[in-house]
Amino acid sequence: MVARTLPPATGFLTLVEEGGGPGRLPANPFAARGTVTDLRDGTAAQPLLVRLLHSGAPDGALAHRDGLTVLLAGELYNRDELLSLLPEGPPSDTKPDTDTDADAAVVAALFERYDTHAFRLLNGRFAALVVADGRAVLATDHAGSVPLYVKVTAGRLLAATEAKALRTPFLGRPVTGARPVRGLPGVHQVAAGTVLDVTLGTGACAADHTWQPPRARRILPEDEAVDTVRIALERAVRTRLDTTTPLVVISGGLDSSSVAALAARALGHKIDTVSMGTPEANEFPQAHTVAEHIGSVHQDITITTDELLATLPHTVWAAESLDPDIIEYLLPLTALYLRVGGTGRRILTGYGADIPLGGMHREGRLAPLDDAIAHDMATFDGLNEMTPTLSAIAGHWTTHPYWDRDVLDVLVPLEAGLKSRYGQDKWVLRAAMGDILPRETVLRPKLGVHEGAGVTSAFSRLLTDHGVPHEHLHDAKQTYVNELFDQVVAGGAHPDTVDVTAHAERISKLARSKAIR
Ligand code: AMP
Ligand code: PCX
Ligand code: MG
Repeated sequence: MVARTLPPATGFLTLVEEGGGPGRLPANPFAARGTVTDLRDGTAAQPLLVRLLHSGAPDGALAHRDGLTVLLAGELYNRDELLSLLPEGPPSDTKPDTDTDADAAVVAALFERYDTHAFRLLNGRFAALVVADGRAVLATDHAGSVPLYVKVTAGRLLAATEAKALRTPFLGRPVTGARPVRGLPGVHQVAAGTVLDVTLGTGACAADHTWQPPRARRILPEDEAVDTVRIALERAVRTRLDTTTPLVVISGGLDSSSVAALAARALGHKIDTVSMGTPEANEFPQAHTVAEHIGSVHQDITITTDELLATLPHTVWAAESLDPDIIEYLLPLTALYLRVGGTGRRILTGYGADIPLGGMHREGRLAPLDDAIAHDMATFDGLNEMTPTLSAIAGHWTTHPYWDRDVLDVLVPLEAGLKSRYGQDKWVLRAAMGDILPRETVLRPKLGVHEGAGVTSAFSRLLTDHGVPHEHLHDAKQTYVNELFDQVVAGGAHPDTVDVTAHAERISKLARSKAIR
């Protein structure tokens, strides 16, 4: 373990130009908070302008090697494995005392050997850019957990970890293998688990997958499945810790409590935990049971419905997501991150466990369960639910151990009968965690983040209270989110300037006049 709390960079905006030019970076602000540093890199013939969003150690986010420049926002979780691939030992700029600062240097050394295939080797939470002679290579991690956006014309490429940073007048060309972003002409999102190789001279793009969700299912004896899950999750939690005290956001449910228990064991000292509730409902007693069991320093935070709703524009601004259900899940988490206090905390969550384990699917039949898992694993891309920007608007860094690449490669392929077994959902995880969690936590049925804390309907109720007929609710929520996106992402407005209630009134009028279907 090494001394770091946040990765060297948590975001970036870059401009690469071929043939030089007076190029300037757009002045749009990031939603993510952090220190902003502008650097000039590259060569006279191919200048590279970089705006780094960082936590005080910007150098570690950039690495150079034989004409290559690597820029990395985020961090790697399989450094030891990766270093074993470098016969000459760690890259020279990997200093032992700051070694995780050199994740970018490890990527540079691997890129030199493996070219774009280097990205098939990485297990991490990152967005990366490699600039080589005449080429710019963009890469997301397996889950696209750090969003990455690009705008390309012949001779010029802009890339950033937030779409709104790429609001510029110049038009980009279509990008193969990347999705156009609503309201931002020419801006595209690089897909999850993808490396995009751009020929700068022409702006031609070629995309290649570096990871895809497994479709086959493994048949394992119970003990082996349970051991494999425990080992994978333990490693994923351990590699996400540093020497500082982590904060685990716990609902008191199985997923997040498992992360907290494993973090406390890996560190061997007290960790911090926090739970949120509303004046109407909370799971504080369940969270206290866990906190006492693992000996964490625990805090309860109560968030009012008004505070929650006031955070809607901030959630869309940070996540840059257009999915109303995802915005509803992320809303309480965003509100919580804004309230936890402190500066630059490393936060672990149990987010995403229910996707590979089918925890949201409440029936015991195996075929629909595995269908739901396959469907959710095929449709997560672009939802941005794992984005670090959600907590970065409060200056914190989050990381989600269940969406570690190697944990997913264990969980997704387990045959559905190991996930639903003996009348329990997520059986394999319950069995894997039985020895370090209170019995009642292991046996609790699943509640969603939007349910347990009494916020199921905060967003829905905002609209129904303003007269949206129930049958139009889903469409009204979609329109509401689209319009927020148009304002705070495509339009560049600050979320504090959005009047959440006036917005609801307008949408409701539209819904009642049947303009929304
Ligand atoms: P869920 O799967 O619905 O429990 O939510 C995803 C993750 O969000 C959990 O694993 C927790 O890390 C976090 N979370 C959910 N609800 C709360 C809560 N009430 N307080 C703190 N964290 C929560
Ligand atoms: N979750 C889920 C993920 C939400 C669903 N996302 C998806 N299907 N892409 C989880 O934490 O696993 C809850 C509340 O449950 C959020
Ligand atoms: Mg969960």
